[in-house]
Amino acid sequence: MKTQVAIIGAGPCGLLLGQLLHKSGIQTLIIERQAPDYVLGRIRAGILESGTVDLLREAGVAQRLDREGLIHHGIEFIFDGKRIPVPLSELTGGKSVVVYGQTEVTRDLMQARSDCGAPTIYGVSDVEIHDAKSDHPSITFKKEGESCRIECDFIAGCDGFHGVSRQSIPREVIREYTNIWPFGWLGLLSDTPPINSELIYAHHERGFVLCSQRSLTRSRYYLQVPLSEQVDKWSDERFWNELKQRLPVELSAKLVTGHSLEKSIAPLRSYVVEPMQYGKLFLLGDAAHIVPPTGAKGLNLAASDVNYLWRILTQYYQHGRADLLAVYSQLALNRVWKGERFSWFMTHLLHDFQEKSDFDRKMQEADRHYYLESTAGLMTIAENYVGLAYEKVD
Ligand code: RFL
Ligand code: PHB
Repeated sequence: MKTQVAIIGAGPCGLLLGQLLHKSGIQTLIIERQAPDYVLGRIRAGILESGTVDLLREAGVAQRLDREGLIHHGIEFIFDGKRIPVPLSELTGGKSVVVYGQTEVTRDLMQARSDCGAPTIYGVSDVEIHDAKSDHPSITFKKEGESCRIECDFIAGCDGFHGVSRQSIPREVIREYTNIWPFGWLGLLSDTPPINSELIYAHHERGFVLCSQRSLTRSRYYLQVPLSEQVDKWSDERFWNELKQRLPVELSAKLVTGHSLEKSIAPLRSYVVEPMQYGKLFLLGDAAHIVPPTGAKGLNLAASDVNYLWRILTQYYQHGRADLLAVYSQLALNRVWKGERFSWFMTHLLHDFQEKSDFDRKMQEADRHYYLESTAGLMTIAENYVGLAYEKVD
């Protein structure tokens, strides 16, 4: 098989890159380890920055998102039982975010890819990358026991944190930065109306709570839990009771509970690899970086990488701009580190850290007072939450 850009991974990152490159007249072939339904079954991100929405529009996959996505002009914090609105749009000159689940983004992208007839091979195994440093990179893999090979100009590694792309780069040419957080998030999805019109990020001495949503009839809640916690120890009833205890009475009285459609625990991790490129192999999304979900940045950073690589490859194929290929990693990393910083900041601000010293607790408290009582503080949170601007590629 031959293609211009071979993409490993059909998560949101690989599919969005594929769709944008297709719009630019560039051939792609995607290979994915799992089956489509498995990919769609993963419940993950829920908040899209306006830059991500614009990119989905450019890819021609935003019709349903524009119809069904919920535009949010604010979020709310709760500290010491006090509700603090953060009017995102007011603080950012009119910007907002859109509530539209990653599952739906992925579904729309899968549909668009099949509509335009671009190839995706699902259920592959034994994926190996060859000659990434040469002018003739290739990928070998197995499909139903048969050995296959793709020859290509470039390889886009969009295969998530546990994929093969990053692991095929020699260790001596990369540097990894990691922080493992001492807790996880227990998430529950239910067909119940959201507790509040805006998302609520609540700090509580029993642990952090996030009240999120997918639509006017579907809610997503998260509880901070110790890393040792097991999901099967959490009945729906236990989850709802714990959630109520961590919210002010006037809110918990409004909580509508119901059967969980999904319940899972995600550990929290911060991770970046530098550089995000090795010869003709580019790393994008979770393959290159992970953030704790507190800043709602995981999927949005994946889209940011796609934005840069798509523009660079379009310039390369349409105008022969080979010089731009070398700037991908730095451009992407500039924005990745800002997203890492914001996600780290929000995680620190909002969670309960049992092992913190008294001094660190006081610093956390002072941070809260400063950021939430000053317009400059709120503005900085709002600016990062709605998403920082992309740098120009030229
Ligand atoms: P994905 O979504 O992990 O997709 C990678 C795809 O690559 C496939 N793959 C391979 N394919 C071929 N060959 C191989 N050898 C392969 N190895 C792997 C996988 O099957 C998969 O289909 O990465 P991508 O596309 O970079 O997208 C990134 C986002 O998924 C991710 O940043 C966010 O979902 C992160 N994240 C969250 N972000 C938020 O903004 N808000 C959230 O609430 C939120 N919750 C989460 C999350 C990530 C989680 N993970 C990774 C465990 C909850 C969880 C549980
Ligand atoms: C979600 O709805 O899953 C969600 C929203 C905001 C976050 C994290 C997760 O910060």
